[in-house]
Parts: sequence; C-alpha cells; structure tokens
Amino acid sequence: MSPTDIDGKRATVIGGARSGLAAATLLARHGAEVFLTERDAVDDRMADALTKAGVAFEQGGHTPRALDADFLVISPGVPSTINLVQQALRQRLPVYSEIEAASWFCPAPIVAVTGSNGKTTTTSLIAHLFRTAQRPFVVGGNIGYPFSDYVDELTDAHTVVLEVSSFQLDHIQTFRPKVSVLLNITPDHLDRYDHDFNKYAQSKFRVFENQRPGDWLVYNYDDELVHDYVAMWAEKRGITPWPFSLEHELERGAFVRRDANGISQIVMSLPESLEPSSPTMIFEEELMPSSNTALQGRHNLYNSLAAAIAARAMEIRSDVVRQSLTSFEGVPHRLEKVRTVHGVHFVNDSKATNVNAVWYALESFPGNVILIAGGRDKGNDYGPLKSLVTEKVKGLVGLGESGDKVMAELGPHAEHNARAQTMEEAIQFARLMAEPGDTVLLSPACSSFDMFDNYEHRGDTFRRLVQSL
Ligand code: UMA
Repeated sequence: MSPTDIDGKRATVIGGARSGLAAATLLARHGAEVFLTERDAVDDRMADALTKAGVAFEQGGHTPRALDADFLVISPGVPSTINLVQQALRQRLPVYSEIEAASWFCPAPIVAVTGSNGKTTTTSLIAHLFRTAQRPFVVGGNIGYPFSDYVDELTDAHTVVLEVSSFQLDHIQTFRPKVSVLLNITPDHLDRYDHDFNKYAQSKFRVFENQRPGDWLVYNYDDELVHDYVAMWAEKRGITPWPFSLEHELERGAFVRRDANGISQIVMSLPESLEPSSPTMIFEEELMPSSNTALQGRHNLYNSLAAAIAARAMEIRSDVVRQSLTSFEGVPHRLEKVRTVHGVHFVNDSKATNVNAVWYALESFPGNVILIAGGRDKGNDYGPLKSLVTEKVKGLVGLGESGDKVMAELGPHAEHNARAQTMEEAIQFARLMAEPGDTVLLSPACSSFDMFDNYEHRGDTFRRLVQSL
C-alpha cells in the first residue's frame, strides 16, 4: 500500500481512542472513505472530531458493516482475537496496525525503539539527542502520541523517533525503520499472546523484518534470546547488526571498558563513514565515563548505549551525544523521585507494568524499600522477584486486582505485609512501615486498568497523594 493507493479506498478503523481517531482522520485526509467502529461508547468530543473529518462511525459494538471495506486498521489496544478481526482475516481482508498505515505517508527516516523495558526512556533520550543537536524531529508512537497524528507535517529533513509496542508491530507489512532498536525481551502482555512467550518475542522481532542492508539494527548483545535471533536473522539477510553490551568488549557497537585508571568508559566502535555497509572501517572511540551519564543504574546504561548508537547512526556528532547523555533528566512515572517526607523518599515507578521492570527498579536501590505492587495481572510470574524482595524489600503493600496474588507470592519474603484497597491506603500502610532513610516505591508489575485510566493516571494519583502528605 502507498499513499497513491488510498484515494477512494474503503477503510474501517477499529477502536475509537487516540490511535483510531488519528488513523481515521489521516486516511480520510488522503481521500479514503473511512468508517470507525468502537466497542464501547464514543464520547462527544470524539464524535465531533470524526464528523468534522467526514468519518462515519458506529459505537457500542462491532457490526458486519465494519467488514464492508477494502482493508482494516486496528488500534493497538484491540486484540487480534476478536471476532471482527478473525472474520476479516478469514475473508482475506488486510488488517494493518496504526503505525503501518501512518508509515505509508511518512517521507522521513524512522528510528523505532522497542523492547519490554526501557523503550520510553530510550525514545525520550533519543529525542533529547535530536533536540540537543538542533535537528528537526518528532517523537511519538506508544509513548502517547499516535504516529498518524503528525505524519502529514513531516518532510524528508525530519527524523521520526518512534516508541513501538508489540501490539503496534503485530499488523505491520511494509513498516521499515532506518534505525531499529531492540532493547530486551522479557515476559509481558502474555494475555494477548496465548500465554506464549515465543509469540510475544516474535512480535518484537518484527521491528526489523523489513530492514535492508544499509539500515541499522541496534540490539542488546547480552539478552540471549535477542542476540541469538538477531545473529541468525541478520546473517540470512546480509545485514550488519550493531550490538551494545555491558558484559562483553565488542568489535563493533557500544560497550563499557575499564581504562588504565580503572574508570569505566563507554566505548563506541562504529564505522568511520557511518555507512554500515562498509563494516571494515571501524573507528573505536572512548565516548565518556559511564558514571557521567545522567541516568543511573545498569538498565539505564543499556538505554544510554542503545540511544548513543542510534544517534551516531543518524549522524549526530559524538560531542553532542556526550552532552546529551550527561544532561538528560529522565521521564515521568519511571523511577521518578516525588518527595522526601520525614526522611522517607517516595518514588513513582507507575510505568513498571511488568515483572522485569520491577526487577530493574529494585536493583537500582541499595535496600530498605517499601514496595507497593499489584494491579491488573497479565499472567505474571512473580517468582523472579523473590530473591530481590528478600534482599531489598522491608515492607510489601499489595494493591488492586492482583494484590492478593502479589502478597501470596512475595509477602513471605518481606518483613512487613499489608493489603490495601485504595492508593491512599497503600501510601498510609507504607508510611507506617517506613523509617527515615527508607524508600516507598510504587512499582506495580501490573497494568493499571483495574483502578485507573492508565499508568499515568495511577502515577499522578500517587504523586498527588504524596504531595499532600
Ligand atoms: N476497543 C474496541 N474493540 C475491542 C477492544 C477495544 O473497539 O475489542 C476499543 C476500546 O474501547 C478503545 C480502543 O478500542 O476505545 C482501543 O484503544 P487503545 O487501547 O489502542 O488506545 P489508544 O488511546 O489508541 O492508545 C494506544 C496505545 N494503547 C495500547 O497499546 C493499549 C497507547 O499505549 C499509545 O500511547 C497510543 O496508542 C498512541 O500510540 C499505551 C500502552 O499502555 C501507553 N501501551 C502498552 C504498554 O506500553 O505496555 C503496549
């Protein structure tokens, strides 16, 4: 599909939230006859925007009218298993994701960041690199701003920095980033992948499936699953991938090495010409001491290495990379320091919606943590957290739908336990358990939809309640 094919085509968009509205209006602007179908109610503001854009819609369920189309565009929050999608596929109607549709109209190179954890931080860091370099760019995707919303304003002088989720990759066909970044793959969203980790991983790998020699595939060398798959795939396709590692010195890519003075240095081994097709001309450069990066913690060092390669791939100079890695301030709801009250530190990590994110969060504290966890469980196995909870968590407060499961699995490994019904109660219990010097950490390991609109709403609620203590 290309922009010239859209005019006069009949498109159905499934889902009437941010992505659905953006995709529907984009396709309508380009001459498609668009119909939007929403399972629930469409609010007045959305109805107005659709009507203004000339998009017909239905609400309160998906009817057969939705199948009267040349193709469908699916919002990321809509599972591929619903009847409508299954029926469309049976009728051989193409079903595309919102980022796929947006990419048909995109004249700018795309830097696409995916992974189970760290993608918002890395996407924001790459955006910060472009800002510091004073290069035209836009940032969007899973980070909260649908790609379709701004694609019409782009030129080939821009760069699109896109956070992409597995849901957005599930229905791509031609989506092809100039630079793809795969940070890590650990279990998440398994409820959408038949509880099959392999299916979820395969979805993440799709970020580079359309890349060609000359594009950049940046990946985590230390993640065995990612490493093995990329090595096999890249060889088959004749692509030189660009790894980053904290455990190995690499011939190419980015890694950390102790210098003669015992200082850990970030080392970049990249082609001198920045043309990845000539991998023989590798130039090794000590970028900066890893301790000078603004974001601390091992997981953030991975994010910094990945962002640094992506930036260099887009020809951002090393001195700008250095300056940006030193000045980046992080993202809201990700290990965000809220306030210290009577010596107790309150940290908002509402964005930790899976077990691995909590693992990284706990790892970044020396100990004495009161952990507030629980929410909507996505088929989580809390087992991998047990030893870190034993080591670092003094008190555990279970919250939300999965609060009981969290307490049952992790409670025995913490000194104090409490089960809260509301965020306010969770904070009160945590305060009772905490002593000066301790950290109260909201890091739920679950999505927020049991009690909140989204993780931002959950984090905002935590922040507001802590501010009012
Ligand atoms: N719906 C139907 N039929 C169904 C199921 C749902 O019509 O069978 C409707 C829902 O009622 C809803 C819409 O479809 O109105 C689904 O919308 P959506 O959930 O895709 O919401 P958007 O506002 O478009 O947000 C999406 C992403 N949401 C999800 O992936 C769940 C946002 O990521 C993203 O920021 C936004 O597009 C812009 O690109 C959020 C997220 O939670 C932050 N992402 C997950 C994560 O990070 O873990 C993947």
